[in-house]
This record gives sequence, C-alpha cells and structure tokens, in this order.
Amino acid sequence: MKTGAGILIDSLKELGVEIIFGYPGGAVLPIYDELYEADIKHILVRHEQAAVHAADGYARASGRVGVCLSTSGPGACNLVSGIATANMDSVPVVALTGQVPTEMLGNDAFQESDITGITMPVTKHNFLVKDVKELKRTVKEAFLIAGTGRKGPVLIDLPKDVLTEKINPEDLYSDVPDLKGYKPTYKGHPNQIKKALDLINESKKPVIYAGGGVIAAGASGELVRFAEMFEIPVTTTMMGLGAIPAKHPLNLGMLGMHGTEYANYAITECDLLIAIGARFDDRVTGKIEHFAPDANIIHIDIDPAEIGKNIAVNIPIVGDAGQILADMIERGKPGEQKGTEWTKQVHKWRENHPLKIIDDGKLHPQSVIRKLSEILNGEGIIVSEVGQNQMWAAQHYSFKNPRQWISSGGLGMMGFGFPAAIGAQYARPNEHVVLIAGDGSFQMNIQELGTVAQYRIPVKMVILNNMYLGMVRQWQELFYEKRYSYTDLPEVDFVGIARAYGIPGRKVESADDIEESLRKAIETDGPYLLDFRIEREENVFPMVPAGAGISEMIGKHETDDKGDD
Ligand SMILES: Cc1ncc(C[n+]2csc(CCOP(=O)(O)OP(=O)(O)O)c2C)c(N)n1
Repeated sequence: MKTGAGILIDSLKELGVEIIFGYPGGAVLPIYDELYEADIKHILVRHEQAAVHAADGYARASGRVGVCLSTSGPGACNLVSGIATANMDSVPVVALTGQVPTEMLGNDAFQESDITGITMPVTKHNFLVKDVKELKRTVKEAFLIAGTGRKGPVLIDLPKDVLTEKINPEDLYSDVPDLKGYKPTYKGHPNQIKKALDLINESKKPVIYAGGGVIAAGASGELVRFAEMFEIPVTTTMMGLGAIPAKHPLNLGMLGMHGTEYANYAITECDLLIAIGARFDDRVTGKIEHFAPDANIIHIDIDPAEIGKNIAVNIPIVGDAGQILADMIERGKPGEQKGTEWTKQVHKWRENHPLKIIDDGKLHPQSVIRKLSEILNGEGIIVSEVGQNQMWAAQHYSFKNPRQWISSGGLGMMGFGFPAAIGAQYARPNEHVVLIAGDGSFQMNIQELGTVAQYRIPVKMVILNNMYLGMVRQWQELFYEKRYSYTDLPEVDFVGIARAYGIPGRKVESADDIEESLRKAIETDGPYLLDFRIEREENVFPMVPAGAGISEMIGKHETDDKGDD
C-alpha cells in the first residue's frame, strides 16, 4: 500500500523528474514527508513566485518540463504570476499545489483557494484530483499536455486527503487516456508547403521573422539551413534570440520596439515575410498597418489559433517548425535568390546603422554587456530581468545558440530573472549562468539571495544600477516631459545585502573596472554579485514609440537618412 503522496513522487520519478522547486505548508506536508527520503532533489526557495520562475528557467534552459510545488491558498496564489509568465511564453511547467481535503472544498476552509478557477485563463490546462486512483494518470497527462504541441503550464491541485489516502499501486488507473480533442499537428500540409516555396521563388525581397517557437521546437539548425539555402535575411523576436548565431551574415538581430534599424527597415520594405514560431506581438509589429505593408505573409506555427490572430496571412502552415523547414529544404530549389540586390541592400543598412555604443570613458551598460559577451565568448546562459537591462542584454550580447537567452517576453515580469537563473543553473550545471538585472527588478525577488547562498548556486548577478525604474523613467523622459513620477529609487548597498547572506560581491563605479570585475565574478566559485553604477539617464535606443510604424524609430544612428540608394 502507498499513500497518494508516495504515488505522486513515484509518478514524477517515472517521468524522469530530477528536481522540484518548492515551498512547504500544511496541505502539502504529506508530499514533503515523502520528499524527506526520495531521490528527487528539492530546492527550498524563499517565495513561491520564485519556485515557479525557477521551474520555468529550468524548462527554458533544458527543454524539459520544469516542476514546482506549493501549499494551498496563499502558496498557490503566489504561483499565479509565474504561471501566467510561463503561459505567455509557452514554457512547459507543471505546478503542483496542495488543497484542502475534498470534503471541505467550497467551504472557505483555512487556506482554501479555488486555484484551478483562478488559473484557468493562464494555464494550458489544469486538474483537480479528487480520486487517488486518478493520480498517476493525471500526472502523466499533465506532463504530456505541458510538453507537447504549443508547450505551456499545467497545474495539478491535490487535496490533502488524496495525498494521505492509501492505495495498492495496482489499483491505480495508469494509462494515459486518449486525449480527445488534443491532437497537435506536427507535419505541415504539403500543398501549403508547395505554395510557400512558389512564393519564395517569386519573391525579390524576402525576410524571415523567427520567434521563440523556433527555439521551443528545437528548429534552429533547420532555420539556419533554410535561410542559407534561399539566402534570406533573418530577424528574430526577443524570444527568438539565439535561434541563429548573432554573428551569422544573414542575421539582422532583433526587430520591433527596440530592434535594430536594419531589421525594421528590412521588414518595412520586404515583399515576402516568412513568420516562423512568432505571434505578431505588438512590441514587434508597432502600428500593424505599417508592418510589412507590401509583403505576402507565410505563417508557420504549431498553434492554429495564432494564425490570423493579429495579422492577415496569405499562406498558413500549421505544424512543427523543424519538420516544416526540413520539408521545405528537401523540396525547395536552392540558389535562385543568391547575391540579389536585396541582400546587398540589407547588408548596407546593417553597415550604416549599427547599434550605438558610447565611448566617452563613462560607465555605460552597453559596454558591460559587450564585455561580458567577449569574456564568455558568446557562450553561457544569460538570464535577464525586465526593463532597460533586458533590452541592453538582448541588443548587445552575441548569442551563439538557442536556449542561451532566458527572459520574460510576453508578460514582461519583473522579478522573473533572478529565480529563473537559479532554475537555469540546475538545468545546465556546467554552464556559466549570468543574471542581468535592474536595481528595481532585482529587489522584486531579492530574497532569493537566501536560496543561492544556502545551496551555493554559482549564479553571477550583474546589476545595472541606475537608481531608477529605468525603462519607466525613459518613457517619462520621452513622453511625459521628464516628470519622473515615482520612478527614482534610493541608493541600496547591494554588496552589503549579499554579504549578509554570505555572498561575495563588488560595487563598480568606473568603466576601467568593467573587465576585471566581470572576470573576477566569473572565476569565483559559487555565487557573486556585481553592482554596476551606470549612467543614470541612459536610454535604450533605437525605439519605436508606441503606436508608430516600426521604421519610425527615435534615437537612430547618426542620421535620419536610411541610406537605401
Ligand atoms: C511585476 C512588474 N511590475 C511592473 C512592471 C512595469 N515595469 C516595466 S520595466 C520597469 C522598470 C524596471 O526597472 P529596473 O528593474 O530598475 O530596470 P531598468 O529598466 O532600470 O534596467 C517597470 C516598473 C513590470 N514589467 N513588471
């Protein structure tokens, strides 16, 4: 005989789960009792929000399903914003929550919350297990749903009596039932693929717009081969960074609000846009009528609901990006697009309008990111918080590979980065994991210094400290006449706080110390915190103002002349 909690742990082990990020409480005590001697690692975070972000970071860095655990009521509610983050970015996370005993459901019992109701709109699916016989099957189902098709978070709510009830494991329902209505499509429709190839061959000015779906599908290799075969320039969303190496000659960098000038020009002028695993987010498109106004659009996506949602598409192809690109590579005729006027034009834009960096001897955040990229040779895992720090990292780090860049895209969740870095470090223990944070976002989950210290997790924390909620201040400067309403933050002794947790660190105030301090942090075993006192009113440029077309950028390189003669 086994308890429900024992069955849960066995089921997780069977599915290959090695690590859970969690926080205990009354409703989940039976699970914690099992964890006492289970050979699944459990990391005790300091706040449930951090548990779900850590599971999310683990999933993004590894490509596997991340798992978090919380108690009922307050614990479960603390997971909500993290679940929403994973949902917006299609990350496979299974969240386990405790619940009051089944007989008390709906009674407002102590620490009850209707977490399946609360999370319904922000999960891919959720379950309330009312019968211990269903437990094993539910866990299997949850992992299947989280990790297939368009990936996403799944929550399993576990009433305490289900966890304590004893059952003979042979009496469990164990087969995953036929999930009616859940049949992700993987192979693209051959006729649609043929039509797409015809359009590619006819087009004179094609551009690929690749999103996080390419990385989720493990399709980066196919993307690069496809782009090379037809010689099509590639721009990526923030979520797609790393899908093609930063230094690849066909890479135009990121597009959209803080994208490169050349990517935004290429999108504006192209005659064919091939969107792959991307969802035409408003941060990317700007004013939708000005987005690729002259282009035919091919949209490849695993989720049919994405196609036509924001923009009308000429050729929809539903399926797995990797399989579809492989099909196109096999069936396409290469070479017809090589060395065109168009690629020459795109290269010219790229040469004439690089991202700006200021070389005046002051401590600028862009230089910190570039130096880090140089020291790590474009390797390692870079996790960001949200705000200017995120955009500087996205713009200036030279990512070589997929799953190297971990950042909250869809929800833009401050406080995500630090715990996500913890998860990423467990997913890839042999990599350098570096957190890039603003002083505001770092303080949103600063308590996780306790977790990092307890387990000696070797995450390097790089704070780009402008003593402002920088990105909001930037908008106030540009669009609200510099009325800095509630965006300045007082000085904080971050190094002192780290020291209180037993973590070494250093405050850096001069550009001359960037390289040496970064090297020291990387070379130190265990965690390390760097507090860079950057220029306070530095802005992220270029920038497409909200509501403008994406070629209408401010803060462009030197001249407003696009130079497309
Ligand atoms: C949870 C949450 N609250 C508020 C915001 C709105 N917001 C976006 S960026 C930003 C400022 C970030 O400041 P900081 O972390 O210091 O980074 P910086 O922009 O200075 O690099 C804020 C408040 C958010 N994205 N997430």
